[in-house]
Amino acid sequence: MKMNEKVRKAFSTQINREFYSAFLYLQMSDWLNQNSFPGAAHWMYIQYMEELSHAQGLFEYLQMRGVKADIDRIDKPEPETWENVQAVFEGALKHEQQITAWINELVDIAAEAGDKAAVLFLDWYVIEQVEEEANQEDNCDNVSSASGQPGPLRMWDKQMGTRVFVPAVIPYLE
Ligand code: OFO
Repeated sequence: MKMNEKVRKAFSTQINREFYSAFLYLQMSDWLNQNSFPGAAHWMYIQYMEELSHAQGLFEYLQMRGVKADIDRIDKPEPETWENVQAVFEGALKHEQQITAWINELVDIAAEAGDKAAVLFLDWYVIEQVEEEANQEDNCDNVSSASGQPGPLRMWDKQMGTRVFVPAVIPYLE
């Protein structure tokens, strides 16, 4: 089934947004490292890798459908600096909420075009966003309860450093 042009463009835009997410988290990882949170920096670096895999999954799907992916410039991630560690994770949560809204829009565009295959493929991304938001909510809660207390903050950072990268297995990709 040939992909509708509007759906193809919307997928391409989302690829760019996922790369933007990766760059934003890479920038957050750098800030965390510069501000003596090596564990949280590691956690954010793994998040950067996850975002790359989200972008790659969408790209591979367009390849599978035999249509062009529009590869565009990635905007500079903003902001470049944060007031404190809590602000970093609040920013990440806000960003994930925006990504969820964009994924839902993408599903609506595919559904309006009657592209059931694309809607089915995007199911994984819809569910993934539930996890993405939940992770960032947990991070916000944990950093907030440790905030201002050097001991608990250090323990939290150490715990963040134990995150292991598990490559995403996105269904329907060959
Ligand atoms: Fe790709 O989910 Fe986060 O942004």
